[in-house]
Amino acid sequence: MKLIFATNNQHKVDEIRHNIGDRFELLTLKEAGINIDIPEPHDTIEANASEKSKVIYEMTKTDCFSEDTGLEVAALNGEPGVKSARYAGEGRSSDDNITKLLSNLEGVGDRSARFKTVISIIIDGKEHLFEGICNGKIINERKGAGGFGYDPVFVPDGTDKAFGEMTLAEKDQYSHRAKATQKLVTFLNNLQKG
Ligand code: ITT
Repeated sequence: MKLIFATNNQHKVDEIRHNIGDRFELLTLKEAGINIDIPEPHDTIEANASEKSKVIYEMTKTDCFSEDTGLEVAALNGEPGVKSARYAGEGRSSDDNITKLLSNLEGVGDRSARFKTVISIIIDGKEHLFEGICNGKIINERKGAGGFGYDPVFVPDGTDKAFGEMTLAEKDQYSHRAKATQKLVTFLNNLQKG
């Protein structure tokens, strides 16, 4: 089964490919010859995930999926949330986003946070949504050189290791993206049986 993954983020591709296995032929936007920066104009993760898959489905009429992810920090009323990619401003780096996050949390006792991923898949024109949540906390300084985005400062519940210190396989045991992808794989497997 051929599926386009509507993302420009190679880290997401690596993580999802790792989980989805070889049963599905997953094409990135680049591999499908599509060169666009898909807008994320909405104020919820769900709506932005939908936007991305709908734009690509309209363009290609091929089964496709997207995902949108946000880091929600309790003491910051859920920020950066939907603005996770551009928290420090448009065009700024992930490291700038982390610097802003740590600065906003300076002296704050409650460090609890969660990652939320929503996958939107469109099969034969019909959309289905799958969510994955990973609860954890924001630490005071960066740890590890692995992962991407906020991984160096996020420690999931159930371990003392930051995502930044984990291999892909270790991150999979905890991650929001792995949980959402597992739901997607179950759905696709059932579809193939039916
Ligand atoms: P798309 O092309 O898929 O939209 P993106 O990088 O713009 O890729 P998002 O809009 O979902 O992705 O932005 C979420 C940001 O949150 C992303 O740029 C990272 O900085 C961060 N992020 C997402 N998943 C993460 C993860 O598993 N670990 C750490 N940070 C993550």
